[in-house]
Amino acid sequence: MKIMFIYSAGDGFESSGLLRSWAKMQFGISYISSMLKSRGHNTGLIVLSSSQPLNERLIRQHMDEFGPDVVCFTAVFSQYSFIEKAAAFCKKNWPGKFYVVGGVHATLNPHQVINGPFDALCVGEGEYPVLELCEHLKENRKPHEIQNLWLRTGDKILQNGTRDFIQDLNALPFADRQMWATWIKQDASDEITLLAGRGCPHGCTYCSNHSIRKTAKGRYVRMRSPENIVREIELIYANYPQRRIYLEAECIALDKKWAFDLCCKLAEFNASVNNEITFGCNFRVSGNSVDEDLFAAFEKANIRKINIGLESGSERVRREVLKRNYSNDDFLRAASMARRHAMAVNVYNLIGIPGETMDDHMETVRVNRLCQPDNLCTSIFYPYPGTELHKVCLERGLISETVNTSQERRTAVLDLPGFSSAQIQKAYRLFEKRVYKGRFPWWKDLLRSVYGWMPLGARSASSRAMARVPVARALRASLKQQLFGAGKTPLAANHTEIRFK
Ligand code: B12
Ligand code: SF4
Repeated sequence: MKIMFIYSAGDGFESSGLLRSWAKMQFGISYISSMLKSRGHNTGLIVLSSSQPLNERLIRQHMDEFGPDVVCFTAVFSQYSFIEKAAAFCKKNWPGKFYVVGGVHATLNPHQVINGPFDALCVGEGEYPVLELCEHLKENRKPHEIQNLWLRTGDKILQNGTRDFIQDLNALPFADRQMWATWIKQDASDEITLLAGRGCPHGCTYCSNHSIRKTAKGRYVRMRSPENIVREIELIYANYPQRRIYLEAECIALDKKWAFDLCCKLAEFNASVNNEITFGCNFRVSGNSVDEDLFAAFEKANIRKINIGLESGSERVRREVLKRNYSNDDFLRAASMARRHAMAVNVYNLIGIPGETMDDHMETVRVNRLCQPDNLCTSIFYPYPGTELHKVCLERGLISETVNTSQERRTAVLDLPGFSSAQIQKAYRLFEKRVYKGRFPWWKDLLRSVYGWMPLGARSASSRAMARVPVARALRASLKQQLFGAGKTPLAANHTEIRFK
C-alpha cells in the first residue's frame, strides 16, 4: 500500500519553504512510517506551513505524483483547524482514498475530531493500528475492529478501545528520517533529534502528559535501552554529517540507573569515533535528580546542552498551580551543577499562568537573573484542551470554549486579576531585558529592546533577509554573539555567582 503523511507547522520554515532544522522533524509519523516500510509498504510526506494559505499546488503535485491509498494527518491542538482544512481539500479532490488523523489533539479530543473530514482517527500510539488498517485495506477487508481506531461509515461511528502502550520501544524500527530529507534544510552544523523514551511520570497541570497517560493501559513511562539508542546514533553518524544530537525524552533523569548506563554507552561510542558527538537533553528538577555524580556522568557522555524548565520563579505558583514541587534553590543548584560540568543551560519560563500575579512574575525574573541562563525559552501560558489548567481556565471564566490559536504562546490569551493581559504581553516583551539588565553595555540593551519590540514575523523576515547576504550574515552572527553570548558557558562556581557576559 502507499501511505502519504501530511504534517504542518506554524513556524520554523526557511524562505525556500524547507524546515529550518532537523529539530523540527515530527517523531510520531516518522515511527509509523518506518513501521509501515518495515512491512513492505511505501510512504510519502508533505510538509505544509500553517501560517500561509493552504498550498493546494504543493498538495496536488505530491498527491498526484505519489498516488496514495491511505492519507495520514497529524496535529497538535493549534495545528488542527489547518489540518482539517487540508484534509477537506484532499477528500474533495481525491475522494477514493482512506483518510486517517492522529496525534495528541485527536487522542485527547476524539469526540470533536471524529466530526472532521476523516474516515478514522487514532487514539494514542499509531504504529500498530495503522499497520493493521493497511493490512485490512490491502486485503479489501472493511476495517472494523482495530484497537485505537475510531472508524466512521456514513453517520455511524465505531469506537474501538485502546491497546496497551507499546511496552518494548526497542522492538520498533528507528524513526524514518529519510522521509524528511527533502523537506529539511541540509546544514552540517545542525542538531539531529533522537527519541530516547516516551511518557513522563510527572503531572504538571499545563502539560498534556497527565491526560495522555489515561488513554491506555500499561506502563506509560518507557525508555529505549542504551544499546538500542547507540545503534541509532551509529546509523546517524554513518549517514549524516551532523555531529550534534538532541536526546529527546521528557527528562533525561527519570530513571537514574538508566541515565548512568546511557551515559556510559555514549562515552564508549564517542571513544570509538574520530569526530565526537555532542549531546543535548531535557532535565526536570525533582527530589533526587540534582545529583553531582549524575552531572559528572553527563559531562563524560559529552552532554553539552541541557534544557531546564523553571516555568515560574514563584514557589507558590509552581507548587499550587503547576504541580511542580521543588525549590528555587534546587533549580539553581541544578543550573550551576550543569555549568560546572561544562553544559550550556537553557531555561524555560512561562508568563501569565492562572493565579500568577505581577509579583510572582518578578520572582521569575529574579531567579533567572541569579541563574543567568545561556539561553531563555520564554512562552506566554497557553491553555491546551485536555489539560488540568485548561479546565481551571474554563471554570474560572478566563477563557471561552474556543481559544485563538494564532500566536500561540506569544500572545496573552488570559486577563488575570493580578496580571492583566497588557501586563503579561509587556512582561513577555521585556523578559530578556529584565533578566540580563546591567550585564551588557547600554547599546546592547538598546538593541535587545528594539528586537523585543519587533513583531515575530518581522524578526524572522529580517533574519531571513540578512541570511541571504553573506556580509549581513557575518554581521548577524557577530551581533548575536555580542548580544547573547557564545554557546559554551564559562563555568560558574555556584549560582550566586552572576556571569557577566
Ligand atoms: C518532541 C516534541 C516536540 C518536537 C517534535 C514534535 C514531535 N511530536 O515529534 C518539536 C520541538 C518539533 C515540537 C513542536 C511543537 N510542540 Co511538541 N512535543 C514534543 C513532546 C515532548 C514529545 C512528542 C513525541 O515525540 N512523542 C513521541 C511520539 C512517538 O509520539 P507522538 O508524536 O504523539 O505520535 C504518536 C501518536 O500521537 C500517534 N500519532 C501521531 N500522529 C499520528 C497520525 C496518524 C495518522 C495516526 C494514526 C497516529 C498518529 O502515533 C504516534 C506514534 O506512536 C510532546 C509531549 C508528549 N508527551 O506528547 C510535546 C507536545 C506534543 N508538543 C506540544 C506543542 C504545543 C508543540 C508546539 C505547538 C510548540 C510550539 N508552539 O511551537 C509545536 C508544534 C509542532 C507541530 N507543528 O506539530 C504539546 C501539544 C499540546 C496539545 N494538546 O496539542 C505537547 C503534548 C507538549 C505539551 N505542552 O503538553 N514538539
Ligand atoms: S515534567 Fe515536563 S513533560 Fe513531564 S509532565 Fe511536567 S511539563 Fe510535562
